[in-house]
Amino acid sequence: MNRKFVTLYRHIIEQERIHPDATGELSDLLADIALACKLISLEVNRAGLIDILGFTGGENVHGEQVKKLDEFAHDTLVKAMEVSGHLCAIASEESENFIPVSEKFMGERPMSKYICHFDPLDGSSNIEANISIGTIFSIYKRISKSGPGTLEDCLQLGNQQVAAGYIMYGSSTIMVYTTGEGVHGFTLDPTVGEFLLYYENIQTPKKSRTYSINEGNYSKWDKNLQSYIEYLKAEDKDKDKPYTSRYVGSLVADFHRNLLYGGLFMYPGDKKNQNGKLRLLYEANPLAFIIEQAGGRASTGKHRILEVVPLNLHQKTPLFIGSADDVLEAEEFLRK
Ligand code: AHM
Ligand code: MG
Repeated sequence: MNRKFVTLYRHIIEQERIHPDATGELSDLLADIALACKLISLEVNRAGLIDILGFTGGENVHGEQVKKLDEFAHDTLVKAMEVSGHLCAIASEESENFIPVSEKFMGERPMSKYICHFDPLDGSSNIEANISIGTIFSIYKRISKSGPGTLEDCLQLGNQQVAAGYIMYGSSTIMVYTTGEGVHGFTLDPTVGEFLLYYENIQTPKKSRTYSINEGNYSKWDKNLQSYIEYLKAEDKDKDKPYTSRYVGSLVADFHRNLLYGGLFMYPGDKKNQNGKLRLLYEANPLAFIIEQAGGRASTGKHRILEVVPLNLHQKTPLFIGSADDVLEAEEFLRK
C-alpha cells in the first residue's frame, strides 16, 4: 500500500468496514475531531506570533476578542462536534459541567448515540516555550435511551470506550487513534491539509529502559515509590539499568515518545494530592485504551485504569502507563 495516499478519513472508513453493522456515525465524529484539531493546530502555530503582532490586549486585528488558547480549543471542538447530530453530550476538562447537546443539533436524530470527552489543550502552560502540547479525546456510546445525554452517560467505565486518540501539536501535528482495532498514527501535511498515515498498528515495546516522572515531588511520595525510582537508577547490567529519565511535562508528548520507543510514564498520588494531578475521564482513560491496544499497560498502581469507576467528571487518578513489564514491576514495588 502506498502510505502517502492513505488519508485519515480513508483509514477510518476502512476500519468501519471491519464492522458490517457500522452506521458511519463514529467515522463522522472522528473526522469532525480531525477538522477541529486542524483549526487548533493553526492557532497553536500562530500563538508565538501573538505578542509580535500585538493583539494580546483582548482584541485581534479583525477586532475580534482573542481567547485563551485552551478556551479556543474547547469552543472549536464543541462547535465542530455538535453539528454532526451524532452526540448527545460532551464533557471537557475546560468545563465544570457536561454539555448536553441541545435538541437543536440533534435535529432529525433524537437518538444521537455517542458521548465525547476531551481535554482540549493539555499542557497548555507550555505554549510560550514552544513545547509540544495536545488534544486528547475519548468516545462512548450513550446508556440513556433518547434526548440530551445525562451524567450517567458521561460517567462510564473506561473499558466502555469505542474510540480514543490524541493530536499532538509539535514539530509536526500528528493524530493517533484507536477504535479497538489497533493504534494508528497520522501526520498532518499542511500543504494539502490532510492527515496522512505514517504508522499502522503501533505496538509499544514490552519492556523499556526509560522512566518519566516529575521527580521534584520525590519528598512527597510514599516509601515504596521512592525505592522503585532508586531501583530504576541503580546500576545493574543484567536488568539493563540504570534507566534513562525523560520528562517533558506535557502528557501527550511524554506518552507519544514512550509509546513509540518504550517507557514508563508515572503521575502518582502523593502526600499533598492523594490522586495525583491527571484526570480519569479526559487523560487517563483514553491513553489507557490506546496503550492497551498497543500491547502496553495502564494502572493506578493497584488497579487497571479502564476499570476505575468514575464518580464525578473531573475525578483525578494516579497513573502508571506504558511498557507492560515496567508497569507490572512498578505495581510490584507499590504492593510491598
Ligand atoms: P493541564 O491539564 O493543566 O495542562 O495539566 C496536565 C499536565 C500534563 O500534560 C503533564 O503530564 C502534567 O500536567 C505535568 O505536571 P507537573 O508540572 O506537575 O509535572
Ligand atoms: Mg490536561
